[in-house]
Amino acid sequence: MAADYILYGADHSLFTGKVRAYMRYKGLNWEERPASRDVYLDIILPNIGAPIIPILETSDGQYVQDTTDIIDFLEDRHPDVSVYPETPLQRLVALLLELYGDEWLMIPAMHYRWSVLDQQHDFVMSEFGRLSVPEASIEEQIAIGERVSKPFSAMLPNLGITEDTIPGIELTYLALLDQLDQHFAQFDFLLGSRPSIGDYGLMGPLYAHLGRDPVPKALMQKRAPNVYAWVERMNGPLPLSGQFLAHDVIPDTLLPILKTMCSDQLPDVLDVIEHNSAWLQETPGGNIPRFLGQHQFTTGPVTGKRFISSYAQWLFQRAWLHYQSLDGDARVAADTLLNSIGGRSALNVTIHHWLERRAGQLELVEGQSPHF
Ligand SMILES: N[C@@H](CCC(=O)N[C@@H](CS)C(=O)NCC(=O)O)C(=O)O
Repeated sequence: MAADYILYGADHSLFTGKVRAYMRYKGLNWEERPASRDVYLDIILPNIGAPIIPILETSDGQYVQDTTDIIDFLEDRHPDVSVYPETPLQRLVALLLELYGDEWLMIPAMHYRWSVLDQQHDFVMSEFGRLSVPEASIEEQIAIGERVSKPFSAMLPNLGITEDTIPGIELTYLALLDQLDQHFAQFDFLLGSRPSIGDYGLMGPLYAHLGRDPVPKALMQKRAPNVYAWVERMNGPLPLSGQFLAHDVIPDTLLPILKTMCSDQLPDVLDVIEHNSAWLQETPGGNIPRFLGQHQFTTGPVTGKRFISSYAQWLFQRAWLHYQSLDGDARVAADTLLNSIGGRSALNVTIHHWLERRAGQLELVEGQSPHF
């Protein structure tokens, strides 16, 4: 039977790992194809307008880009056993952890791929080379990999990965591994025996880079075997199985992780929102550039500079919108949780310019503010 969906991606791609695990869990009729140079030229650029992966193609000729949009598109078509918890707190936590995985844990992921390249050079380069030209010899693939991977390794300073920040990045990542290891000693997934959108957010960085590149993989296996076992569970799930914990329980083991997310990432996102607003005031109706200069950021005990990634607002808006839609007891419970993790003021920020994605471009645009 021909596949209903084709996912164009790569084994070593952070965001492909997020969608791949999701599609396996949903038990869909799909196949994955490597995003080779020809696929970029013949499929991705003409249909998406930008060289980015992963891309979903449907059997009726639709193309969807962005892992969150891909998952939401598939959830609409296959609503059984949703990865979005129905209950207020679990849904909030799942959306926050998706944001954390997608936009913040990219920092340790990129660090542990590129800063230790001397210890895993041939593996990483041959992955890039094999994707681009699958028929080339290993030596050729390594040489091609060195060329085509340059834009990715060149991102390190923009992500805030420098000699000064690396000690803080490593400290924070090791703490995360320890905290997740305790959590996954007790639970199969973040919120019970069913994976949520939060698991998929974490899976991106924790698989393709941190759970697969030789140096960080060895670190994870040794220091946090329960996290490594979760990565394997995410990659080999029993489709459509499991339940979220009853009574909207948030396991205590997630609280330290959420606290770090609130103290490190949310100030960055709030500043992104201000920059996006300022940009739109200057340029009403414009396409907001993906990167709006640099700003200060904090990771654990260190501060540094990193780029202002306009996209972070779009993912944050999902958690914000969900929180703002809560009332009565659910709102009180969410406020209690947010107070305990240090996220309440961030989720109460006023968003003056609501942002949307537009098909055929990666730059966000201003959209219609939601009404309550
Ligand atoms: N937010 C996007 C990010 C996708 C992304 O950054 N993909 C990487 C490979 S894992 C890429 O192709 N980057 C090129 C770019 O960002 O221009 C998603 O969720 O799909």
